[in-house]
Amino acid sequence: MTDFELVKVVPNERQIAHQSLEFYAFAHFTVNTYTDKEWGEGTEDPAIFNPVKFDADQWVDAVKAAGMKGLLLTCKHHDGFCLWPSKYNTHNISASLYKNGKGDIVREVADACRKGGIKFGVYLSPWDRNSKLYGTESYNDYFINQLTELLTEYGEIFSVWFDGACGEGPNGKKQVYDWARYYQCIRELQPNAGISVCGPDVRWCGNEAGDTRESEWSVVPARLSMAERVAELSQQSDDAEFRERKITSSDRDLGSREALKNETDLIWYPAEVNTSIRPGWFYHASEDDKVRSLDELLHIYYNSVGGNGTFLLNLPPDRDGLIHENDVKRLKEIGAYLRKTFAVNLAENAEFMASSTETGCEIEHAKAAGYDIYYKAKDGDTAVDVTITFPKPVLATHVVLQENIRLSQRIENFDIIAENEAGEQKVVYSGTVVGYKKIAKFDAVDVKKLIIRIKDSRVCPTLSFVGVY
Ligand code: FUL
Repeated sequence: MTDFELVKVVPNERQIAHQSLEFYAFAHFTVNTYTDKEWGEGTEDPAIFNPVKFDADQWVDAVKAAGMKGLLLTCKHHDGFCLWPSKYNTHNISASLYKNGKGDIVREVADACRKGGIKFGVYLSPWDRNSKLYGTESYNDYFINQLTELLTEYGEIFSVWFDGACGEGPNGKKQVYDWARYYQCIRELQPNAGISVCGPDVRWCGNEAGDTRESEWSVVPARLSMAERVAELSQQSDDAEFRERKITSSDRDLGSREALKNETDLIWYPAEVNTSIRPGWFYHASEDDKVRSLDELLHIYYNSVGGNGTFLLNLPPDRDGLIHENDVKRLKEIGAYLRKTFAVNLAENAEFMASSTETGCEIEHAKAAGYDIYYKAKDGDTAVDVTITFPKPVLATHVVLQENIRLSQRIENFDIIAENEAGEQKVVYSGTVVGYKKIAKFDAVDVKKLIIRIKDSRVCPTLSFVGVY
């Protein structure tokens, strides 16, 4: 692959919309919430599901407090229990005590998201330990029927999340999934929805612990999107150890020029980092004091949203049907931190200069986010200095960089140099890739000038946004 071929690989509109959400929530809720398990057997009595204080608005308020812009619900987990009154089985909410069998959790959550102005997405587990059809061709029809219910009766869906975990059904058989048919169904019914994990639009980052890559590339080999490969890497048994496992060393570099040199089929396949706010995906009272610290969650935020990925943070609703107060407290802290940190862009009234500019793509264009106008260096220039001069010295701790990903991901290596009023320079940050977004955080420095020194780029670099905080 030549460098020019690498940058021919670009995102589609669906992927751009998905990535711009940046930070969104997962909610794992099913019979497991009542059995204290992580993986249900499929034999649970639906009557145990009874969230007496369930309040979808409380969930949405908690999600929004953290600054998250969407919510994905486990409409059916591996145990097969459906949180909506599916016409295609009896193992669903109609058989529970919730609202005397007249409830529909999917509807209440979808409506609350819409009312609260956030996106709604569905997790539908392909693996089903309850369905008698599992392991037969008829299961594919059953799955399509359930997908169709979710994609036609609950308004706009931003994401369909297909888990890679896959075991045996109640009759001991494994299922051969008709992925092509599932994808076609989604494209027809919800053309704007991204298909994640076992799907072509959004890539599972490869672990559940919140571990991230130093250089996360969105241009990777197409074979990474094969559902069978994802299934192999996914959780194979209900073990807590898996949730703590990190990215393996052989999986650390998926997209460098070196890693791609012998690849012939590449795709745009951006990473999503999914992890839980507690050790488990589902609620366990014993984990009430194990909500992850603000520092740990911010670390993941900086390395996912600020490292060319998205951040899908799981919140486990409790048996009452509420997000526990300890989790709510943490979510509010995250939101308060992010709002305060990124409140004022110090670069707004600074002067921008670039050492190479393609006419019409001036560096001033990077003062406002968006891909219609942007900065681009001259063809052939792969090393460029962008200099930001402030009217008077400012105290800076963060630089946010965004490439125009419509023109692919190009930057491979950069330094950020701070210059004080006396003209003394110091490198405050060294980074690798930028992509959709890079958040560079450094110790507070007084700066009169900031130089973003792009040292290497696959072809001439672009910037759609540069912010200083
Ligand atoms: C895994 C599942 O087995 C877990 O229960 C959870 O849903 C997680 C997001 O994906 O593969």
